[in-house]
Amino acid sequence: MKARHSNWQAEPPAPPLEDSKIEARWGRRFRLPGMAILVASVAMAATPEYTYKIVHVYPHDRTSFTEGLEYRGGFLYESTGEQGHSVLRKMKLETGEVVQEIKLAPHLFGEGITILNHEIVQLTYKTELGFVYDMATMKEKRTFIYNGEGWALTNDGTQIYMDDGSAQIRVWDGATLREKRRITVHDDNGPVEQVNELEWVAGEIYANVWQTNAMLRISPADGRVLGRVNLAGLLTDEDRKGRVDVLNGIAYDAAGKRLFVTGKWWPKLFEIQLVPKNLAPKQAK
Ligand SMILES: [Ca+2]
Repeated sequence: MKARHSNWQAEPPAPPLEDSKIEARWGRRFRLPGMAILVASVAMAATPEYTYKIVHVYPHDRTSFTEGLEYRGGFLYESTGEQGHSVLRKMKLETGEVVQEIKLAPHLFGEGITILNHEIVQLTYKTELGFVYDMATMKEKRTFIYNGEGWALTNDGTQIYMDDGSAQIRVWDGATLREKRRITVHDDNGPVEQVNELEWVAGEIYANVWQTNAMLRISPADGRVLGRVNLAGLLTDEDRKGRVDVLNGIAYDAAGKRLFVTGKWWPKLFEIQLVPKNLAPKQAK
C-alpha cells in the first residue's frame, strides 16, 4: 500500500503560463478573461432559476407535520409525521376542513403518499413499512416493505417514484411496488442530496430539498435538475410567530394546472405560479 501511496502524492504545481503561451495554446481570440466569462455564462444557463407568484392562499392546519401531499378532485390528501401524531387525511382545499382521517399506530411516523389506481400508497419514516389504502374508504388493503428510510412518493400514472433522503429516486413498478431502477438527482455540481416531498407535474418531477427553500424540477429520465425554484418568502413574519418548520409538501391539480405548496406546521397552503427569475420584477430596496 505504501508504494501505491506514493503515486497519490501531489505533483508540484505547474508554473503559470505566460500570456504568450496562453495565446499560442488557445489562439488570440480566446484570452483567459473572455473564456472565464464564457464558461461562467454557460454554467449559469445550465440550470434555469425561477421565483414564484402567489395565486391564492388557503388555510393549512398548523398542527400538521406535513410529509406527503397530493390533490385529487377538489380535495387534498395529506400524510403527517411524528410518532403518536401521524395521520392520513382528506381535506377540502378551500377551507382545510378534514372530511376523512385515519390515525397511524403510535410507533409509526407517517411519510410520503401517492394516489394510483384509486389506492393511496404511504411510506413510514424508518420502519421500512408501507401501506396501501382504498382511496374512497381509507381502509387498509395491504402492507409492503422496502429498504431504508421512506421520505416521499409520487407517480406518473404507471410508475411510482420514491425517495429516501439521499440524492436517489427509486423507480417502482406501480402494480407490484418492486424497484425497477434508480435515478440520481444531479446538477452541474454533482448529486443533490436530501430530496424530499415529490410531485409529478406535466412530465417532470418536482421536489423540495429538506431544510431549504429550494424546489427542483427534475427530469424523470436521468435525474438531471432542469430548474431550481426559490420559494423563500412565502410565510410572513406574522405566519412565523409560533411553531413552524420547513417547507415540505407539493401537490398538483393536473386538470386545473394548479400547483400547491406548503410546509410542516405552516398555517397556509399556497397556490403558486413559477416565474423565470430574469422576468421577475426587481425587488424594491
Ligand atoms: Ca406530493
